[in-house]
Amino acid sequence: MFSKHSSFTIYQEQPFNGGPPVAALPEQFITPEELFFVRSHGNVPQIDAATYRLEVDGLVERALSLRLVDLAQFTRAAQTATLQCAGNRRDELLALGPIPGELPWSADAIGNARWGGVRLVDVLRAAGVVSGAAHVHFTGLDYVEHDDEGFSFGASIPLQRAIAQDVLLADTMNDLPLPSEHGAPLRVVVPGTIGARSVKWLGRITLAAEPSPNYFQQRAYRLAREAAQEAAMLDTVFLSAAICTPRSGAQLPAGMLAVTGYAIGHGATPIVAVEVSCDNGSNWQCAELLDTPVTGAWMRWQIALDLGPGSYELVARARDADGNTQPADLGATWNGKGYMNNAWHRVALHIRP
Ligand SMILES: Nc1nc2c(c(=O)[nH]1)N[C@H]1C(S)=C(S)[C@@H](COP(=O)(O)O)O[C@H]1N2
Ligand SMILES: [Mo]
Repeated sequence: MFSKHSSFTIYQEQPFNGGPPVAALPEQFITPEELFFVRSHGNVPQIDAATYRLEVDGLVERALSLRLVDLAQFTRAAQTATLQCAGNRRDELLALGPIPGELPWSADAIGNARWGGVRLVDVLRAAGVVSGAAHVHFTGLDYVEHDDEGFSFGASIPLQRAIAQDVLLADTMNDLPLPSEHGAPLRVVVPGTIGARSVKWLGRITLAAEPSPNYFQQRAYRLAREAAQEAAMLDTVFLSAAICTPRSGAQLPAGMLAVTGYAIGHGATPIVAVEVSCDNGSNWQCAELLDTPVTGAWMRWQIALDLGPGSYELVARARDADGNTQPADLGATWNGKGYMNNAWHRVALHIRP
C-alpha cells in the first residue's frame, strides 16, 4: 500500500501512519516520497479529479467553486519546506510517563520536500477578503471519527500568516503529482508551522473572524506544559535538533565515528549552529552544516568524533538566526499529549575496547 520504502515503520494501517528509519533522514536534503512520514487522523480519500471542487467561502466578496483546471489561472509557485508533526520525538517523552492515545513517533515525523502549486494569497485575492476576516480555515475531504462523532479534519491559520508568499496550495511534491496519502489532489503547505495546519485533501477554505471550530484546532494540538497554564493553540514549530546516526543503544568499535542529524529553527528560521557534546554538555564541538540555509527548510549536519572505549551520551543542540535556544532537559518539555519535544537530543552509546 502506498509508495513507501520497505524500511518504513507503519505505526497504524488505519488510519495510515508511518515514518522512515531515522538514520536515512540526513542522507538527502530533499526527502524522497518513499521516506516521507505520513500522519493521518482518518481515511486516505481517493478523490476524483474530474468532479473535485475547491470551495472558498465565509468573509469573502464572492464565494468560489474552483475545479482543478481553474487553478491554472494562478501563477505557479514552488517552495522547499519541512513538515514536522507536533508529535515528533514523542518516544523520548514516553520514557517519563504514559501518553495515552498518541503515536510513539521517534525523530521520524519530519520530512523536507519541494512543494509546487499556487499561492494561497492569490486564491484569497480572487475571492476578495472582506474586513473582519482574521483567520483562514481549511477543511479536508477525509473522514475522522472522534468521541462517536464523524467529521473532516480541519485547521486554521491567522490571515496575516496566510497572505505570505510561502503559503501554498500544493498539487506536486518533489516535482511529481501529489501522492494520495500526502493529500492529493490539493493540500495546504504552511512552512514553519506544525504539520497539523497543512491540511491534506483540501476541500474548503473559509474566511472567518475566529480560528476554526474543528476539533483539531480547538481541542487537539494545544500545549500545556504546566498544569496551571492555559493550553495555547500550537502554531510555530520550535527550534530543535536530532541525532540520526548513530542510534541510541549502539555498540560500536573505537575510532572515528560519523555523527549525523538534522535541525530546524523556530518557525523554520535558518539554523546557524549545531553543537555536539560527548560529556553530557560540559564541552561542545561545532558540527559541519551540510545545506545552504533556506527559510522554511531543515538543516542537515555531521561531525566526526574520535571516541575511545567506554559508555557515552551524545548530546546535540542547535541555534537559529534569531538566537533561539533549546531546553536542556526533557522534563521541561513534558506535557500530557507529548507535543513539541525540543529538548537537547541525547543518544547513549557503548564503544567497545
Ligand atoms: N485532511 C487532513 N490533513 C492533515 C492531516 C489529516 O489527518 N487530515 N494530518 C495533519 C498532520 S497532524 C500532519 S503532521 C501533516 C502530515 O503530513 P504528511 O502526511 O504529508 O507527512 O498533515 C496534516 N494534514
Ligand atoms: Mo501532526
